[in-house]
Amino acid sequence: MRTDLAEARRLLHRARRITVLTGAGVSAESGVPTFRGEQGLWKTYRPEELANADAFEANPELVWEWYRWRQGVIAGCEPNTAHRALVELERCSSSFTLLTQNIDGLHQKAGSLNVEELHGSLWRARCTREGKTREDTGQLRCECGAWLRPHVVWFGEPLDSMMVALSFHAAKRSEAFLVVGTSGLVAPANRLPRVAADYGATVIEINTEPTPLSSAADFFLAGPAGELLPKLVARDA
Ligand code: BV8
Repeated sequence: MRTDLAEARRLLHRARRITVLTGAGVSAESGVPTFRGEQGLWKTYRPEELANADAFEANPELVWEWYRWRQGVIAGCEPNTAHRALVELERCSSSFTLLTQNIDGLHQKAGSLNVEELHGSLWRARCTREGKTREDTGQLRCECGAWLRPHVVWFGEPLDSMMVALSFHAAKRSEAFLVVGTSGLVAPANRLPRVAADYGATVIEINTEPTPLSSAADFFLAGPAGELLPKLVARDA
């Protein structure tokens, strides 16, 4: 696995079809807590207690309370240079797909246009009876009387099947596949980099530490995404 940023940049800029997979690490420098890091969300809260359908069934108010707390934390966060570098990369690429595991909405806030939120959105709610989604306005119940729930994918729940198909199609077609700020522990998103590599893409990983995905990467660039992504994306460097 190579660590040469200049060579990674040359191959990235030559690629006509680019796919990017991001995780919580891309929002870390915006002040959004990651899941599994030292200050990780899940050090304080056990996911079994909160981010799953059974917990919601048992105590919807408590689960909503946790998501409201996260909304409060993230409402004050601004996109960082990593998000903005991906906006620039999308602008200069003929074919660009951004797949994010994040639910914070910071890619869209930064100006990214073609974003697939694989795990849903912290800012949207869904009727548990009708399945219709809406912007989350703090309402707990749908007009039909059923509970509203966060429009996110909990463990044990399937991702949107169209989005999964689109993601694997993009990974297979990509000439360059960037993996930024994800621990690579959560399936099925963590399968995408290896699929991209199997189909001939140049896989470039940016992370502050190696991950289980690093063995599938052609390049591993160690460091904060907010520092490395702008260097990787810069054309005049
Ligand atoms: C499904 C919800 C099937 C929203 C989330 C046993 C083995 C393998 C798989 C499984 C298993 N048992 C169960 C499974 C499947 C399970 C899974 O993968 N579990 C894992 C944990 C073992 N997956 C599922 O359940 C998925 N669904 O498989 O359905 C199915 C099919 C049909 C019918 C029924 C079911 C659903 C997965 C989605 C779960 N939802 N979130 C919410 O509340 O947030 S997952 C959660 O983790 C977030 O969405 C997050 O995006 C995701 C991944 O975490 P990361 O983004 O990677 O964040 P993390 O903190 O872990 O890492 C941060 C990284 O950034 C680190 O590497 C760090 O080094 C780096 N970093 C930090 N700072 C920086 C940085 N990098 C760069 N710069 C920095 N500054």
